[in-house]
Amino acid sequence: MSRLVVVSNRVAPVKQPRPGSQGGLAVGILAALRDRGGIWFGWNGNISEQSAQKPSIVSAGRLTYATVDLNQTDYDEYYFGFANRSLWPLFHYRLDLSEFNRRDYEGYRRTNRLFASRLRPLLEPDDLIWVHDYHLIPMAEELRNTGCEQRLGFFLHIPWPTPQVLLALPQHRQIVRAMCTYDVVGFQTESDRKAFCSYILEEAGGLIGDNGLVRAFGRTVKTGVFPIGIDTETVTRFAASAVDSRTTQRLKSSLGGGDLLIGVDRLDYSKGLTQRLEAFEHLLEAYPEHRGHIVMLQIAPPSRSDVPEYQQIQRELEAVAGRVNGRYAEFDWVPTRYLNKGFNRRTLCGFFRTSKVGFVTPLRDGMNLVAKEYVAAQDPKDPGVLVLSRFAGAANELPEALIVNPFDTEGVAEALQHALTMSLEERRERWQAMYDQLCRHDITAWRESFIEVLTRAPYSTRQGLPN
Ligand code: GDG
Repeated sequence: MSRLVVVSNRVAPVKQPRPGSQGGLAVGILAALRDRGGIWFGWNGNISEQSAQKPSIVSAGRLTYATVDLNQTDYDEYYFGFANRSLWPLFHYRLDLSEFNRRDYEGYRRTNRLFASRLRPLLEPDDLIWVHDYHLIPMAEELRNTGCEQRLGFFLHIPWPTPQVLLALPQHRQIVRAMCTYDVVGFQTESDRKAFCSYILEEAGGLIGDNGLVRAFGRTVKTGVFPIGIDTETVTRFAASAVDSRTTQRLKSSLGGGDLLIGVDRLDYSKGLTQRLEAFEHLLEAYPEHRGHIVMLQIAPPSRSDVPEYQQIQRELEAVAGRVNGRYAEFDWVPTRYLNKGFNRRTLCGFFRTSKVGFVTPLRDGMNLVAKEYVAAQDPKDPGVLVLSRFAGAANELPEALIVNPFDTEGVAEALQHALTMSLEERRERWQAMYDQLCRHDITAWRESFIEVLTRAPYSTRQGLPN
């Protein structure tokens, strides 16, 4: 079996700080690396004098962690700049927040080149290389430039925008050409894949063949849809065991018998947190019977807090949460609990199970794992209801959720009311359909399906494309 080499911007810490604290993606990737043996390569999160010197190597059984530092300039231009102030907002349809400049793009290319040159000596001829996410789109091109002939796959965790949006990026052509250097590129949803193919047809003069094959820039690339899953069994187990924990019991008793709505998101403008609180405010206004009982718990650990747009969204949220509480709170009841900190995974699972509604309303999201975790954490005998944005990739797989438009404040408030008054029978029916889906398509199925397609590379023009 070929070794797997995973490349991502950040590598999960070699030593897990606390049991249950690691994210689902890290768990899924680690399982694949342990199974097959392999390397996890990326930035270790440190900033030092010099970028990407010799990687520091730590081995744990058949798995090797190879990590590098970044210097301040590379961090500023590659990570803070091009990745998080150009690509992230643009790919989430936030042209108003996107900033473009050539210096950051050069830094992005330079850092990808540097990573490729440090990874190259660690590779073996039969390796399967799997690159993750928007920070590293040019990795394949840079690796090929060093003579690397291994199979190369890329998975995009965030949405791929339609050509009309992508065209605002001055380097759109270079970015798409870099995508076409991979053997396989995977997207979260069919609409992301279609948006990529539209660019190939409309802007690159390329060809689209059968079975997701695309030809452009003199290269053939296999495109596919691989919706990421969660570690369903572990979330279910964590949730069942966490309900009796002291923390979950404390949460329950603090509710005084009232219903709990929960949102859990990195503090990011793509997650629709302001609109969510406004919809909750509208619920209190339109359905006064909830006043004095219902509580909305919004957990929002800070993220990318050195980026000004993230400081802005934090201020905005504090203002809305304060306004809702100021308007409706009583001496013995406060409607919103807005927490600017994180919890460990097991605790979160217990919180999910205690909540009557999972409130997941991003304005744009590649997938959204919280939606899936909320469903997997429910008690089958008395499950809660998921209220889910149509703009989350997860909405394609979970149509039994109450699907909402997060920009429609009244519509979201109505969906919340529907969720809060739904019969047990309907809740069970909806939950069962979603849970079955999450068991069939978990994180293991996700990585295995991607690796299987990558194993069959390279794909050539003879396979379903006109010559
Ligand atoms: C990107 C894409 C795509 C959150 N707070 C805490 C905590 N979390 C965990 C959640 C979930 C994960 O972080 C967040 O995943 P999401 O999918 O919701 O969102 P992004 O971080 O934006 O992820 C997204 C994903 O990549 C995977 O492809 O779905 O669309 O944007 O697992 O539970 N975990 C802990 N404490 C917290 O306070 N332990």
